[in-house]
Amino acid sequence: MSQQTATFDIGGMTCASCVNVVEKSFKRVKGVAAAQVNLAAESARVTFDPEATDPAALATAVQRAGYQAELLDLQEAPDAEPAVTEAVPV
Ligand code: 9UX
Repeated sequence: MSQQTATFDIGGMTCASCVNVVEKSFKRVKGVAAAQVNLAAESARVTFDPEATDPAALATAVQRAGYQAELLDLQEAPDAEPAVTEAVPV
């Protein structure tokens, strides 16, 4: 399954706990696989299934929580991780 990674500029985070609030806002959106928010850089990287959601919906989720979110970049997520179902020699 191919995923995409969106990078957002996040505004309005005033304390360290805001990072968690923003991450949870992203992760609550159906289709989001991972969200990492950086307080110092005021940025977020979100990996998601493009068939389930899109950057506009992700930004809206964060804006509803009271922050600003602006899409900076969108890329195909690297398919580097081997599938969990693959046989691993023991
Ligand atoms: Mo800190 Mo952020 O007290 O939503 S959690 S300002």
